[in-house]
Amino acid sequence: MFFATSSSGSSLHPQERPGRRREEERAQLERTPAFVDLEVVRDVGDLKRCLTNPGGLRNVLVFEMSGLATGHPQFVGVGETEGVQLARSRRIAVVLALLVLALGMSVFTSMAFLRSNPPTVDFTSGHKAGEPVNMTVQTVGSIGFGPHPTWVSYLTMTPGGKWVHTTLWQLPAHTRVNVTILQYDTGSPLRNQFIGHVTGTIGGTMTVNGRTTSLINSYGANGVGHTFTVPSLGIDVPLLGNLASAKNFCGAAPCTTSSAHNVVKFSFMTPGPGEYPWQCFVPCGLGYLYGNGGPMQTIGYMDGFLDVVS
Ligand SMILES: [Cu+2]
Repeated sequence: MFFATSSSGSSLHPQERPGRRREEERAQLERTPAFVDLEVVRDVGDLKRCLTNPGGLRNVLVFEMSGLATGHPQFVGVGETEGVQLARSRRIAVVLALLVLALGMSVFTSMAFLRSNPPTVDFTSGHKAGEPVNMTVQTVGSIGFGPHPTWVSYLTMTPGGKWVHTTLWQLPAHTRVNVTILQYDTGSPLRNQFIGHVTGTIGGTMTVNGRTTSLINSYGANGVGHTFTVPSLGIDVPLLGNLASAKNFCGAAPCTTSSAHNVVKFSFMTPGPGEYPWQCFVPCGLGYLYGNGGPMQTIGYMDGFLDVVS
């Protein structure tokens, strides 16, 4: 079926051609095999019917009618044009299909993002009120696996003793957390010397390889590799770097204590329930603008959350 409408550049004016000739042309068109499927508009009724029942993808045969406004239409001429006409229902279907596709892609992207989040290590199961939680993590110069094997990263040991590539921890509220950080990376001078101070820990101190201190001079030989910082809790712990001349650096995580490392220990109290972001404040994202991209802004590497629950 063909869609019919009025006027086209190829239509003919009645004064230029005698009526008889037009009738002959019309008859000729109706006999032409190429138009065997077309629907010829003979009067305004046909025209209305075609207009209210447009077809899909097809060429359009254009009839010119005169006198439509007066209610006395006359066939004037015929011409052919090309075009794509979609029925309204089909247009709605296409729009709906595109919307469904866009929605599906959004959901898929969101789910992919959620799935990409590292797991949360649960330190609350079996925890008895009043008892401390012991947590061990490590920092590495290059994770050695996954989508970003060259990135610096933290890893977490589960209560069962397994290393997991994550920075998400679920902790009981109002509980002492005894943290051990095995620091396997080298260091450098801090851009802001203030974060060389230990703050927010119990006693305001930490131990580095068994020695108690509250300050790392990052202009010393080792510098600071990373920090463990929870801004909303005022916690900042600078992590002493390893000597760059060490021969036994860890190449890929999880590192073992046979590689060069520093042992940093401190404790802090968890607050009430809530989500508390933590991160490293040393711009250690090598290859990114000012070192603040990549692992510095990716959960599981240099930042994470304390999920504190009651
Ligand atoms: Cu870092």
